[in-house]
Amino acid sequence: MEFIDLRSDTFTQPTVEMRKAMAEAECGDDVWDEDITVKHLEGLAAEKTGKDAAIFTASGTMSNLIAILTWCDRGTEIVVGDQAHIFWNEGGGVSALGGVSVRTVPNTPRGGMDPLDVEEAIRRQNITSMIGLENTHNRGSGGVLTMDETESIAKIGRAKGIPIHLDGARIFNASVALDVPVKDLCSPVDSVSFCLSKGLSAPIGSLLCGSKEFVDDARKWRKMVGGGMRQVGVIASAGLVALDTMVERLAEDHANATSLAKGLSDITGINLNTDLIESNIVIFEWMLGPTAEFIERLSQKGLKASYVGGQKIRMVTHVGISTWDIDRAIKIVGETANTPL
Ligand code: TLP
Repeated sequence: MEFIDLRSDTFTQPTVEMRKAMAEAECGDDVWDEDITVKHLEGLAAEKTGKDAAIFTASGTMSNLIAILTWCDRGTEIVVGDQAHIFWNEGGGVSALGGVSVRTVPNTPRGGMDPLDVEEAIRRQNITSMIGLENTHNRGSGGVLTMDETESIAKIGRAKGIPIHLDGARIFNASVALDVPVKDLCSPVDSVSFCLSKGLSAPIGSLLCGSKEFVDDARKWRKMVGGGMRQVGVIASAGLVALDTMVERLAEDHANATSLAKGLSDITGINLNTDLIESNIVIFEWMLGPTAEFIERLSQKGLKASYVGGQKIRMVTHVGISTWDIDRAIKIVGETANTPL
């Protein structure tokens, strides 16, 4: 069966142009700083995010972990939203590998945080070592943080001398959604990580960006977590193509997510606030039965979705999903919802 796969934008395939670039990539030993394709990608990432430097890593999880290892001493604490990817989905690396504990403050439904909550969560005696933001916000239905929202938290960090790290796995989606350059969205924060292997369709890779001093330090931690890679220009080359060719088209994914959300919200048994949908992630609640069983029934009809927790189901649009797929997905959900068990 041909599936409509809305589980994640991580299921995107490298494009033909990426595969060609990978085959022809000029490579060297990147641990020796001799891979010019990686250098090129790191330079471009620094430029796009408006930071001094960048370091190529294997994944978004690795980038966030390295940021935390770089900013935080063992025995300190980071402040993040209670729906943050760092808190929910990164294997507890922050604690297991960093010796750092996580203090959470409530996230708003679209992934923001109240500056007053953040301020209150900061502890004295240099215990709080980092504040983490996420843009777009995965569990917040892809909510997009504006520059003002980011700045309202960042200024607390600046006043207290606490660095702000932005998990910008999908910062290019945020930029396209707001029509604001990535550089501007990142200007209030001290470090930012972004992913090439989600909506941008590259097979592997993330970049961690910040000051030169921060990135020099991060290089040591990347080596420690086994992230020093050798002829890695082979994959960095796909990342260059991703940044060059796959950013503007994210607008199509956002339009598809809006249509999907609208269609789903009309179906009896589905609880979905369409106002929350700002990028390519649609999260809704299935109110008339067990969620896992509903997802399984969708899958049997050719539609794949992912489980978020409780009654929540997630669908993510990406380059492999057409407007036809969206119409079909709405139809499958409607039929499934209307068919008694
Ligand atoms: N998110 C994945 C899953 O882990 C949930 C997905 O399918 O969306 N930050 C954010 C905001 C993310 O959404 C993800 C991946 C990461 C970091 C980690 O990236 P990877 O998977 O490259 O380690």
